[in-house]
Amino acid sequence: MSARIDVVSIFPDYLAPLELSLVGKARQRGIVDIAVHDLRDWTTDRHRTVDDTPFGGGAGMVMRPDVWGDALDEVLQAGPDGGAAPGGRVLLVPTPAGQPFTQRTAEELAGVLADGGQVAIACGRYEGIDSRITEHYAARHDVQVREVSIGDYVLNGGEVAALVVIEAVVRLLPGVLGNAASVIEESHGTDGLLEHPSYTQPPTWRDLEVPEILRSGDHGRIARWRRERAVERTAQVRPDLLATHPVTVRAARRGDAEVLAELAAATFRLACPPDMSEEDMAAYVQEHLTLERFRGYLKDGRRWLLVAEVVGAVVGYTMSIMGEPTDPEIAAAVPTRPTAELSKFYVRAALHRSGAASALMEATLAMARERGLPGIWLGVNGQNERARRFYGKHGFERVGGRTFTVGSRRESDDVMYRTL
Ligand code: JEW
Repeated sequence: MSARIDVVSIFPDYLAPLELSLVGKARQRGIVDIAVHDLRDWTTDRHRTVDDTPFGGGAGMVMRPDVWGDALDEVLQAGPDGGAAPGGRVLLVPTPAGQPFTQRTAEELAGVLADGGQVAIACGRYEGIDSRITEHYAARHDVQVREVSIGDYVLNGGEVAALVVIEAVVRLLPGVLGNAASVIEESHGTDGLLEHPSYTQPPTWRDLEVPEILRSGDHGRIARWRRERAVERTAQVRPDLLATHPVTVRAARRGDAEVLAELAAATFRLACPPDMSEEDMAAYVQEHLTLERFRGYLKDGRRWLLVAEVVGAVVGYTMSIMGEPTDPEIAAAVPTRPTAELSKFYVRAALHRSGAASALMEATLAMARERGLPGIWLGVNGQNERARRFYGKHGFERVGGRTFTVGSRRESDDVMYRTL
């Protein structure tokens, strides 16, 4: 027996779930030794008192340091290997004022346990434990004190937090999960991202279908789809998690045609006027944004296509086209030659404001400069206020207008131009 967890609480029965499920099995199998102690065993008075009124006044009660000190002294000299604890000792104190408890914390604690160390968890109640407890044990060289919060909400005591910590840590111990791949998968590739959506049988349930791609058996496309959904979901729900992942921009390759056609179909509607019909949008996508079209674009030496990636998922693209504007209205409005059209500029809706669009714009303009162009132009729908603001921010100015057809509708664009 090496990994040892001690829990001290005035409600030891609160920790009963540690008998169940995966943690219970790990205990039975001798992978982890969990001892739950009743703090009141260390009281000395007739009423088994553990708390008293706070110095300085205020509502509620504070837990006495003398009782806690006696309990923790004893618990911290027992522990694994007849008390030796070669992996070190951690005194973990759940509190709403603690450092955030994260997967990283769980990994560190699992490391301590796997090395034959001890984790002792002090579950407070009332308004918490007299602060001299953490001060005292922090000064002990053989104990590392960690005050942790499992989230920004207030519990009545540390027991539920202890359950959370133990569950997160024990599943990381060697030999606990039958399927070790699922632990490895969690910390690989899609590191720090939220999970992609998952589906199982049946393929149709209450008119809801499992996405076709997941049933295709094409493992490359499935992996790509999952990465895209994970990035999208993370951007929507937890943009803070994406902040640590850089946006990279690269030239699109021949092999990107499929990704680009999918991305184009998914993003085209973002640039359409709000009242445009589904039919008209679908018609445009069918005609102009097909796989064949993108294959052709990628082969065309007069075009340069760039893609923005986050954690290996393509989240946006631009396409620029060298040459004289064919429309005489535009030719008249664009002041310099030679020139190019920034013809497509799309970022997945979830990644707007992620930095992807700005990175794409900078890279696109840099390539235009490399080609010796004095300026570049684009057309943007007159109703697309967000895009016009974005282009304005990046130095584009309105130089004219044009009209064109999407499906059966006449649309009017602003023509914007930027000196390079
Ligand atoms: C949590 C332990 C013990 C952790 C997270 N302390 C304190 C305290 C309490 C209520 C209000 C203000 C302070 C109750 N309490 C705990 C709360 C952990 C204790 C007593 C805890 N939320 N709440 N993440």
